[in-house]
Amino acid sequence: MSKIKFGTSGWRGIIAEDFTFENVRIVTQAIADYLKDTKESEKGVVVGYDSRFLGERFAREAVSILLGNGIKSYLTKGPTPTPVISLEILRRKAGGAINFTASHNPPEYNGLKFSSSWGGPALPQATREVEILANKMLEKGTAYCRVPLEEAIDNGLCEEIESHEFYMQALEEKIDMSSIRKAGLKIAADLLYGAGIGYLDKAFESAGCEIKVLHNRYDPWFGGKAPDPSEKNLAELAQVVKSGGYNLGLAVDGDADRFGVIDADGRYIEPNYIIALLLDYLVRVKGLRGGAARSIATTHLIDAVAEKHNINVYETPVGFKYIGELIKEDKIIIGGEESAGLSIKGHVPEKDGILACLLVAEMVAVEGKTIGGLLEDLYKSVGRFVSARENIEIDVSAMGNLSVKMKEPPTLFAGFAVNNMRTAEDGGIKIFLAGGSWLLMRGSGTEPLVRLYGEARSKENLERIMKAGRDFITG
Ligand code: G16
Repeated sequence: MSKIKFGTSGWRGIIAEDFTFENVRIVTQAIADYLKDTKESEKGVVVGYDSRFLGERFAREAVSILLGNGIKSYLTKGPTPTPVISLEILRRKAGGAINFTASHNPPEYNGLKFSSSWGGPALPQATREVEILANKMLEKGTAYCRVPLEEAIDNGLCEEIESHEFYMQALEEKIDMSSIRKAGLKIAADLLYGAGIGYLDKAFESAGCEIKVLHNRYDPWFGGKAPDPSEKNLAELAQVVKSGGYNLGLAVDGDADRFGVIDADGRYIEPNYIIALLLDYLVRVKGLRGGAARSIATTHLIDAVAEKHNINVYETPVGFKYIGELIKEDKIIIGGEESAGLSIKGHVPEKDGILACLLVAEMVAVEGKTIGGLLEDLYKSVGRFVSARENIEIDVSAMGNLSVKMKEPPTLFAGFAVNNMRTAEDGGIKIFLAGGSWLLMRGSGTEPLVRLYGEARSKENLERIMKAGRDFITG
């Protein structure tokens, strides 16, 4: 039996291989023990799930364990987006949440995201303790407490909760719905068979938009693809946008915490550019003040926009939990990651794909321009940045070899002088090159692969850097 391991966001495993009912019971018992130790258990726990295979069954099993430990559960009715679960923690003043989702991973995965009482993903100190407790149980034999769910419902220890209306109200406080309405935008949305169904589509309907919706029925097989709003997976949406004359194509992932954007001409816009554009919009047009946050893997275009507006940039390791903390502390206007996650000041300290899509629509409505047009304007004031990310299918343990291979910074990389080299908290290596380019190589904490990220001031230089990075990883 392999060990329980929490990665960048929760514990993920292949269903029936590692992600079994027995392991779910063990991990839930470990979380219950951790919550009892930290005195958060008295506040109750929100339990949710997305549209993955057996999600509701796993959630009900977790509720039975929590109840066996005398912990009250707030169980969501139906598949529920991760940001909605975050908002429910804050609304119920709960001790945390257990959310069954493997997010953007392929359909054979399920996962468990554990969130803290402040609404954000649990920090490494908490997940390490849960891991230790769970692995002890795995080694020594299980000792969980469990009561049948029906009994708990009868005792009032499990409350089924309806979140839709409350979340929609929270969105309406953050988004200028009337500008979206006035602009009469035509939107195409791809819900990728996930938990965003009934949320993203309904929000645009209530804003009075003409909306065409793709893949808006639950399918645990996600149409045979990972529910990841990547360029490849949004090819159908891009085609619909282009041929149907839509202003925007918008998408969310399986648990609706990531976003995907297609411009009016059918072009996929990398999340990096969206985060930088939104930062500029929130400061320049909405007059928000505060810092901005990005992960180590995210575009430095954000730094250039921040410099233009004279605001601070916080750089975090990969993982929205670190950005969530900055939102909680009210230090930033917006925080985002290249992996398509963002949230804003005053909203949940968790990434929210639905909010991101609505904000993009608001920006397009208010500015009266396409995303491509807005990006060209931004480049005129801060210069051009081009970035890329590739997934290289090598076992993550190969990262060990990478740090062995590159102990010392080379003098030249891809023909550019190396200015600096840093080892990231998760073992990744970031190399800063002359002329403002950089590259980062790191093992994913959600999938068995190595990620390569690069950024330059021209497409040609970016291609050179990416090729050198690829050769280095695979060589
Ligand atoms: C998770 C985390 C994100 C992280 C992403 C990629 O996203 O919540 O903060 O950026 O994984 O992580 P990695 O590169 O380690 O695979 P999600 O949407 O899968 O929960």
